[in-house]
Amino acid sequence: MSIISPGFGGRRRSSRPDLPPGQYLTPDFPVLSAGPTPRVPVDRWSFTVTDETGGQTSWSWAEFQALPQETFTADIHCVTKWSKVGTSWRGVSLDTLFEDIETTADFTMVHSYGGYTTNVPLEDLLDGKAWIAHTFDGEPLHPEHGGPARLVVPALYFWKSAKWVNGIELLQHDEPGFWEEAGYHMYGDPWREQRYQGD
Ligand SMILES: Nc1nc2c(c(=O)[nH]1)N[C@H]1C(S)=C(S)[C@@H](COP(=O)(O)O)O[C@H]1N2
Ligand SMILES: [Mo]
Repeated sequence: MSIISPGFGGRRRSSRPDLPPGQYLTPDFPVLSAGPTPRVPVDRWSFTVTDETGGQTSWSWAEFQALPQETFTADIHCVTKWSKVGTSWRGVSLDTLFEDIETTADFTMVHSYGGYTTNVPLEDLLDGKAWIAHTFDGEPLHPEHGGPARLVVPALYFWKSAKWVNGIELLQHDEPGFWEEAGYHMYGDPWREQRYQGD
């Protein structure tokens, strides 16, 4: 029999100001993938922004690597309730990628190799809020975690951080992506516990 009650642990966890409601801390980095890990050689990798008129801007891996690179630290929150604080990444800010993109669209659909999609409002990708990351903890991002490159949007639940990202489509109207079609929340703010539709 344990003297330490689960309630005590619960109170201690919820007293952490960096943990959204209902989340617990893990030192691990769990892998959550809805399908097999696509293997994308960087010489065939590309990233494409498609605007609401169908106009496209693409970067090869070499072009992407030649853009200004940023190191950033983020707390990540999975809807299955694990959180990992202080994770260290390197990649390209979405502000850099969208510098020369003209658009009046307010919404985006993020697309990945393998077919995964997720919707994120454009304003949640800009102003220092999102990156396409290729490095985790100083090492090339492991394929299981989305290498060669993934989106990282720390302010939203981690399902919005599409692994193996290959494009962003600008949309005039919000549309559900893969998990949102299956009942996950359209926005996914961990601080408001927007896990599922209706939260
Ligand atoms: N392409 C793609 N991206 C994805 C997923 C996925 O299945 N496919 N899973 C999402 C979910 S639900 C989570 S919690 C995180 C998990 O990232 P990790 O496996 O690096 O921990 O990736 C998100 N991005
Ligand atoms: Mo998740």
